[in-house]
Amino acid sequence: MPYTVKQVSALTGIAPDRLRAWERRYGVVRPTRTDGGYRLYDDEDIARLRLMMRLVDGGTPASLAAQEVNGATSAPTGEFRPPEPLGAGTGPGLDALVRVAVSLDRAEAELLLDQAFAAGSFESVVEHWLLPALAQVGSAWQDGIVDVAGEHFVSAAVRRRLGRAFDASGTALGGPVVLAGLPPGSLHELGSLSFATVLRRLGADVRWLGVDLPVDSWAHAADRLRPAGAVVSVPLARDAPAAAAVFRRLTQDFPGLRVYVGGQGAPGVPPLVEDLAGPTLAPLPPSLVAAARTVAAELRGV
Ligand code: B12
Repeated sequence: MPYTVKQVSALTGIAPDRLRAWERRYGVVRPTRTDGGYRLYDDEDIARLRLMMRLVDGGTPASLAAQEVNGATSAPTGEFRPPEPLGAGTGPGLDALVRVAVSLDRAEAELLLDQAFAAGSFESVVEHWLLPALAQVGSAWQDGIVDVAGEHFVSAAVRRRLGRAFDASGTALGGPVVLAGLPPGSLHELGSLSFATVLRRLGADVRWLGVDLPVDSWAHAADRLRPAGAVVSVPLARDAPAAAAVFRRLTQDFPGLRVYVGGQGAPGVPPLVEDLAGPTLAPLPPSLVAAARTVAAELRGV
C-alpha cells in the first residue's frame, strides 16, 4: 500500500524535511513518484525508516546508520536465490587447495586465497569453491596424498581469511544479536565461521563463540547478551549429542530465545530433543547461505 510523505511522517515520527534529507543524502529510501511528482512510499520504506530512526535515536551518526540500514535490508527476504555460480574459468580449480596442502608454500596459499575471493561474492566463493575445495583436501588426506601437516596448514590459512572476512563484514549496529559457534568437543569450525560471516553480512550482530564451547558457557553468553537467536553448528553426526545438550539447555533456560542447529550432523539433533515441549526443531537448510538468510529473515521480525 503506498503512503504519502505526510502519512509516513505520522507513522514513523520523522519530520518531512528529515525524510527527504535521508533520501537525498543517504539513499535510505527510494520512493516512487505520482504523475504530479509527489513521493509515494511502501511498507519496506517504512521498515527501513523505522530502523534508521531507532539507530539515530540510539546515538549512531546518520551516515553510519544509513550504511547499516542499506546493508541490513538489501538482502532478499522472499524466495531464496542461491549465490550465483562462479563463471567458467573464473578463479582457481577445486584441487588448488590440495596442491597448497602438498607444497606447504605460504605465498602460494595467500595468492590462491586472494584469487579465489576475488572471483565472486563472499557467498558464492564459499559455497561454490571453498567448501568443495576443502572436501578435496579431506579426500586427499584420506588417500594419503596430503599429510596432516598439509591439512592443518590449509585450514589455518582459510581460518585466518574467514576471520578477516568476518571482521570486515560490517558493524551490525542495531541488528539482532545472534550467538554462533560449536558445541563441546566439536572442532570443524570453517563452516560455522563462514555461516557467521554470511549472517553478519545480512545485518545480524553475530557474536562468534568459536569451537568446543561447553554447555555452561553457551548459557553464560546467552545470559550476558540476551540474544534473539543462537545457532549451534553440528558439522558431523558425532557432534549431534553435544549440540542437543546445548539446545536443551538454551531452550529450557531462555524461553524466548530461538535456537537453531545447522550443518551435516544437524538432522541427528531433533530425535534427541523430541521430549522437550515447544515447537519441533527443524534443522537449517544444508546450504549455509540459505540457512543464514532463513535466520536473518526470522530474527528481523523479532
Ligand atoms: C579441516 C578438517 C579438520 C580440521 C578442522 C580445522 C578447523 N579449524 O576447522 C581438524 C584437524 C581439527 C579435523 C579434525 C577431525 N576430523 Co576433520 N576434516 C577436515 C576437512 C579436511 C575439512 C573440513 C571443513 O572445514 N570442510 C568444509 C566444511 C564447511 O564442510 P562441512 O563441514 O561438510 O560443512 C557443510 C555443511 O555441513 C554446511 N555447514 C557446516 N557448518 C555449518 C553450520 C551451519 C549453521 C549451517 C547452516 C551449515 C553448515 O556447510 C558445508 C557445505 O554444505 C574434512 C574434509 C571434508 N570432506 O570436509 C575432514 C573431515 C570432516 N574430518 C573428519 C574426521 C573423521 C575428523 C576427526 C574425527 C579426525 C580424528 N580422527 O581426530 C577429527 C574430529 C575433530 C572434532 N573433535 O571435531 C572426516 C569426517 C567423516 C565423517 N563424516 O564422520 C572428514 C570428512 C575427513 C574424511 N574424509 O574422513 N578435521
